[in-house]
Amino acid sequence: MGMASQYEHKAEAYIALGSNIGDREELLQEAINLIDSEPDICVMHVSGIYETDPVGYTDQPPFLNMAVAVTTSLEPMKLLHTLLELEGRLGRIRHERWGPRTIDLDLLLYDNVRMDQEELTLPHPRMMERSFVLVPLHDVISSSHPLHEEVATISAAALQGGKEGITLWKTINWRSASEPFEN
Ligand code: GSY
Repeated sequence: MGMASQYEHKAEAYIALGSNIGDREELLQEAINLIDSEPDICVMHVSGIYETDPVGYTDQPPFLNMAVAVTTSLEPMKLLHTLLELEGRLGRIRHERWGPRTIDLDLLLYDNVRMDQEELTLPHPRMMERSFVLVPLHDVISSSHPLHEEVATISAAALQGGKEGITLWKTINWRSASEPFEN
C-alpha cells in the first residue's frame, strides 16, 4: 500500500447482488470474492442470501438476492464502472458467447451522497420499492452503520413492504481482513 492511499478517505457503500441464471449461489460468492479482490474495495459485511420471487417481469426463475457493505477509496462513478466490469467478467465465466446476464450488481448507497446523473442516481432510485433489495440491505446496514442517514427509512420500508416471496436461503460467513478476530 502506498503512503498516500494509507491515509485516503474511505467511503462506505452498499451494493445489491442478484442472480437467477446458472449456479446462483456460486455466482454470488464469486462476485463477493471479486469485489473484495479489487485493490480499492474492501467487503466489510455480507447479508444473508435470500431466495426471492421475480418482480416486474415475473415469467423467469426465482432470484437469489443479497447485499454487501464495502469501504472504498473509489469515487461513486469509478465504483460503478468497476462493478459493471465485474458483471461482465462473471457473465463470461458461465457463457462463452453472448448470453443472458448471470449477475446484477447495483450500487445502492454511497455515504450520504445524493446525485442524479444519467449513468448513476444515488440513493438507487428504485430500492425503496423493492423488498428483495430492502430486506438484505437491512441486514448489513443496521449492523455496519447504525447512524447512516438512510437506516431508519430502510428499516421502516423493509418492514412495511413485508417479506412475502422472500425466503432466507442461507447465511454465509464473512470475516473482513481489516476487522479484528473475535472469540
Ligand atoms: O436489478 C434487479 C433484477 N431483478 C430482480 C431481482 O434481483 N430480484 C427479484 N426478486 N426480482 C427481480 N426483478 C428484476 S428485473
